[in-house]
Amino acid sequence: MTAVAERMAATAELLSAPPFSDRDDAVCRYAFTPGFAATVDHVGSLLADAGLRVRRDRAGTLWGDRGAPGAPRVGVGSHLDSVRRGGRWDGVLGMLVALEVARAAPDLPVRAVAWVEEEGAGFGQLLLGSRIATGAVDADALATAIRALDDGRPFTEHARAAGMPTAACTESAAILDGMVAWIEPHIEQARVLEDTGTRLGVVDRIAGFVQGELVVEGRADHAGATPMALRRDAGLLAAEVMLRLEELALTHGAVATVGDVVLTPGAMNVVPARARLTLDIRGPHDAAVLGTLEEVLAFAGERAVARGLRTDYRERSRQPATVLDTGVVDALADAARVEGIEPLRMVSGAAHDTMVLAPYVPSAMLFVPCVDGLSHDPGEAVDPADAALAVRVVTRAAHTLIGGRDG
Ligand code: HGY
Ligand code: MN
Ligand code: MN
Repeated sequence: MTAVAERMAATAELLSAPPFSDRDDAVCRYAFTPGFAATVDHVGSLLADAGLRVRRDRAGTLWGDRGAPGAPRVGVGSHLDSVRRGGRWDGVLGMLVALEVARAAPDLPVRAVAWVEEEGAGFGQLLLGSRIATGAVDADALATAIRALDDGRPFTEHARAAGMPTAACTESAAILDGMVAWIEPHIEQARVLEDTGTRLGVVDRIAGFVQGELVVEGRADHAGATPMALRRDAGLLAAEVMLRLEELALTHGAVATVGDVVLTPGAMNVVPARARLTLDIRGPHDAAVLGTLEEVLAFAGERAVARGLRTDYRERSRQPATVLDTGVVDALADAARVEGIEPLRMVSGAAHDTMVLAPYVPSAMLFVPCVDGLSHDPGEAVDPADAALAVRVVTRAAHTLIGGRDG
């Protein structure tokens, strides 16, 4: 194993356990937990050691920068937060590639960025850091609507308590200044690369998504004494919605997930008075995603009337399917060919900050295989040689992309 591969594997291993994770049986860190803070501090110090000027913006996004003031930059990065029971390479791969690129190419004007709250595990909002940087989320939303899943307090309150400057978190826009290209290296999180025996994928399109939560209100009743015909069981409507959502996703050619269902009061001998279920619908074609959402909400409404229940849908966030930049895609593909690899052109089913940045900065992604396609799970694994290969490819592509620019 090369020194770069070893170093990347060792750092991914280090960051996968306390104090860099808030649990010891999986990777768990999100804004602004102790594990997240420790990880951002550690990666920040590594970026500084590589010669980058490191900053944390007011929202908690970490960025390291090198190059003449005002001169063009190539952005490379991903995220350091995780889902609540995650793996060691999701997001971290992109940051370690950015770090190694900065080390491998001391002359390259590079900006390494770890976007805060990519997973939304803390505040229920996917891609929050990049949406703040592009102005899609404003200071008012951060101070009111966007609240922590754990304690309901607003984002800015948590950011301030974590030591972020108190001003509005909208300073992040500076991260995009002068960025002429953005590359996000990432694990594939599926198994196409593995099944086809391809070591690299170049992502030229990212599936769109809509996420929200459906709340069903019924009535608590005694589980033994209440006849079935008299019940207003919120749990049964939740079950109907989950199965109908599966049917609609298959019909529309989308994918849909109910990842979290909470029944209240949550007792074996009480008919559920309330159900809260999360809806996550995605696909490469927006019409299919939005059609699935529309029809499942209509279904929920009809069934609620039939069952004497009430429903309320609250959207969390949505992003359209996003086509990435052919110039950046080609630079990555050409760089892979220098390594003797014909990369697979891919659509990413997973969401990434790259889809938020793409309208503002020419962007693309580089995928490396993850073993068995497993991700969002502590079993996530990557061949460190593939991680080191990604460093060489991104370094070469970044030089191509910055090549003709003055500065
Ligand atoms: O949910 C996603 O697609 C990503 O892992 N944040
Ligand atoms: Mn993820
Ligand atoms: Mn990710």
